[in-house]
Amino acid sequence: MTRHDDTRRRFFGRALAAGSGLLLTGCDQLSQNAWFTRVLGSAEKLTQGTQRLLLSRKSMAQEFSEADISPQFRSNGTSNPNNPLYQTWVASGFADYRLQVDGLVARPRAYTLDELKALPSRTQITRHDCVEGWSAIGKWKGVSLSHLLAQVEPHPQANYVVFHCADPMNGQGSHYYESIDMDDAWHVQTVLAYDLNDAPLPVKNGAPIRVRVERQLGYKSAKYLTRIELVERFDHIGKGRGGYWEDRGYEWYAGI
Ligand SMILES: Nc1nc2c(c(=O)[nH]1)N[C@H]1C(S)=C(S)[C@@H](COP(=O)(O)O)O[C@H]1N2
Ligand SMILES: [Mo]
Repeated sequence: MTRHDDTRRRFFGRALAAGSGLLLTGCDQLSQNAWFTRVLGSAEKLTQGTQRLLLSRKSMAQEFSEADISPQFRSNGTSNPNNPLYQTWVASGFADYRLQVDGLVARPRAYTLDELKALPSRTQITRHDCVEGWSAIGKWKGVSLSHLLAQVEPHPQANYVVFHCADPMNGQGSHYYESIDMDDAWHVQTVLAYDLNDAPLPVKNGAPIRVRVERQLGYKSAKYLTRIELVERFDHIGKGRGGYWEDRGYEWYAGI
């Protein structure tokens, strides 16, 4: 037992004794009590939960000013999906485009681009960091993913959000994909972006919709979204590591 645990147990021992009127002689006796163990366990979970809430869950990625915007926002990875269906969407100005949201949700649905644009928007100027050694600051406008989640109502077992993309990555029908946990999914800066630097998102940067996951490295920000799937686990998707690049050795949690 660490000194810290010992102090906690003493505190709980005193609290329990005071509350119940029991006379407790030592912490060994106490720790054998199943009810006490449950109380201690839930108190630890509560502490962890509070820390995530304050530090990790809600912490914001840095936002910049208009003057900081990079003159060019380069393209990386796919710059024009080699996908006939995607090309018909480009030709129609994305009138036929639909973003499917499904999986472990009460109300699966598909959104047109206009429906996404009609939802409350958020604009943020952030820095994109690619592992290949370049960064760029861009101004993104879109709808926070949280608005869609509120509409589709994820089931309690939904632990991850998987982004499926339109760009084929090889000849065998696999497409780019990525995933994030529910803390990042509900985060206000996790935006489904449709504008870059006050213009419609160009094809090279993920038109018509790409996600911005601002607290993580660039490869998490999947472009050309076609489907958002809520899952309990992702071991059945791709090679099971939660993303196209994760399947090839990158970290799943790519916090900056
Ligand atoms: N669908 C899709 N999303 C993707 C990629 C890709 O190849 N396909 N590349 C990723 C990587 S490694 C980076 S750095 C960024 C690049 O975004 P950009 O083209 O807007 O610069 O997109 C990420 N999202
Ligand atoms: Mo990247």
